[in-house]
Amino acid sequence: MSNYHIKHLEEYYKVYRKSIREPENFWEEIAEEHFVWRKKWDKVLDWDFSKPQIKWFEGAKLNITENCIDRHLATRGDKTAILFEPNNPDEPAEHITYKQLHQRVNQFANVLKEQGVEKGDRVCIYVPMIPELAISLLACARIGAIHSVVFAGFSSTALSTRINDSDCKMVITSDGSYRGAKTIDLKGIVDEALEDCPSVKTVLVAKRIKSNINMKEGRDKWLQPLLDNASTVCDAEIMDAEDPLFILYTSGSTGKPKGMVHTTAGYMVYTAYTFKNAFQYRDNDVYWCTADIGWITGHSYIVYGPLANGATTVLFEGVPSYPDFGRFWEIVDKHKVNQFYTAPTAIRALAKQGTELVGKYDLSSLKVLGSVGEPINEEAWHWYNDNVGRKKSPIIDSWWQTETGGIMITPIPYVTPTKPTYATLPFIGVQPALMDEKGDELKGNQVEGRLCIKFPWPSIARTIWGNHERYKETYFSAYKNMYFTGDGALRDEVGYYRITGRVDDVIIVSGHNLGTAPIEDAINEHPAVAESAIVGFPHDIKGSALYGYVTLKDAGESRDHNNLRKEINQIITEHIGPIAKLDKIQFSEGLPKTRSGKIMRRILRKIASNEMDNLGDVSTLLNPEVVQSIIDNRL
Ligand code: 7RM
Repeated sequence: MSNYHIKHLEEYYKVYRKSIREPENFWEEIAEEHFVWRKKWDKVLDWDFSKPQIKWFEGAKLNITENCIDRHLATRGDKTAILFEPNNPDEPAEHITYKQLHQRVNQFANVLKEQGVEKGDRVCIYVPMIPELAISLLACARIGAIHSVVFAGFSSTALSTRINDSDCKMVITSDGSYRGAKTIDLKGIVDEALEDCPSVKTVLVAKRIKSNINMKEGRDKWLQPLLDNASTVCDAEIMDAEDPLFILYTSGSTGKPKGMVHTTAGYMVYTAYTFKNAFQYRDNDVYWCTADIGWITGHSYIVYGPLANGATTVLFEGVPSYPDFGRFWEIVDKHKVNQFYTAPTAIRALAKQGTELVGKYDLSSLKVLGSVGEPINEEAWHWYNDNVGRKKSPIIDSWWQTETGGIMITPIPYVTPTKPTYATLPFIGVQPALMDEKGDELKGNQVEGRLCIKFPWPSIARTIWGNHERYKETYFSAYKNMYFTGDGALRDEVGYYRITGRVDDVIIVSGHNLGTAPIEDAINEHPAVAESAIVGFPHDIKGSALYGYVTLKDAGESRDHNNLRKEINQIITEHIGPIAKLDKIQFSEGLPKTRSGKIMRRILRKIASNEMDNLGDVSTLLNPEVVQSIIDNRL
């Protein structure tokens, strides 16, 4: 995989044009040159968005773990594949080489087989950020079992819903987990969940916190003794290109979570190729993505993408605030991290701490910074750029989704000139379209609409587990022959894309379409503001009016709130215009967030509209307690 870096903007345009004109030839060349196959494909692409049906590399045979592990053994067997940094900074980091990873994955795979897991079976993985997590994904892939990772911060109800939706036969978990100063009784949560999960026959338990836990006779087994007795040789199951690799649940705006199904070959090709280019990964670099493997970002850009490139990927167990808010920078310094990928919510939390901690460490190893998960506001972008990147490391604001499997719109570092708050240009092979409300495509530049994708890319999710109709309905019915992302975006005068947020976040005030992101951006520039979220609420005259929830950097400091409200509206007027001024501004101690750090505007919208009776399930939030305090202080 040496020679497929894109090196300058002209080359990007050239390669991009080829990928659009001859997508099949383009992806065929990438697939031929950079992966190992047991058998090559008969057909590169077969697709029909109206069904919808998408097949890449049909007829090909492979195993993704041979691409992620075995083929590196000859050239980089002793290179660190996974660099595990524990929660406790005094515990030593663990360097797992490709050779060791190979042995550990094979042993784990043999344990799965011994416990009756077969090709096509679903295995639920509810494990904290320890090496066993990455290894368990790969062990499933080794034997062709379909993994379904559930973020180990979700509740027992969220867990049992997901286990039942895909009839998992086994759950892999741990006796508990560390999160900063806290320990969490994961096994207790699993026990509770399994009261309602008849399909689960076996629970494998990794030891992490060495607490006394309950082991259910006949069902629960300690992992380590089984691994110790397992052979380090396990032939990889030969999979079809379109065999499912994993299911990953993502919550929609309504209904139960959707089990997005990703298949083997296309997912592998696209995550590997995007990883190499979007992060400009070079052979001896140390790469760190701070996401949890429980999210798609961790699947694609902690595990599969990096390992397919023979990279060193950091796996961090802890949180940014423990033992203090300098932890991220301490880790970057300690392991000389070259590429660092995180979320705007983390950047804002760290920016709130000022610059003292970030200044204490040597961050000169950093070459590329990444952002993902939400629109990054201008203030956070500059803080990241100035203090972490020292104005030298390009920020790649990468837009993508669980459904897209890999990065879709992003600058290529040192190739695409960046622009704050812009995800910039489509990645190679990606054909975005902006659509108006009537269903017509908005051609040309300086337009704003709903973001769709016109043509399949290799890692698009193929279906929703057990509900193909819902897949069709959600993603392929809004616009004919297009994949609809659910996001709004604008294209500027040079063709750069800016994601304006989920389209359900668009608020129409007196006939003006207002995206929440630009208003929040403006507010966040106020020096006292840490974060903000804007929603609409019904208004007799304007149709909708704007309600802002604002958290302050120093909540304890007594400030004249009315004065602050005036200043905030003043900034909005300067940045956007008086039309975007807020009718109500509520100061709150926090904003409700998903576990992956996305602000839940849906809940805030209901509170602003006085519809508190049907807030929906708030139990999977990161901070359910702030909801009540926001309700209590509602304006
Ligand atoms: C990777 C991930 C997907 C949703 C997506 C957007 C939002 C993600 C960006 C972004 C603006 C970005 N998958 N989103 N990245 N918005 N700029 N760079 O987050 O399935 O969990 O979420 O996240 O709304 O549709 S996800």
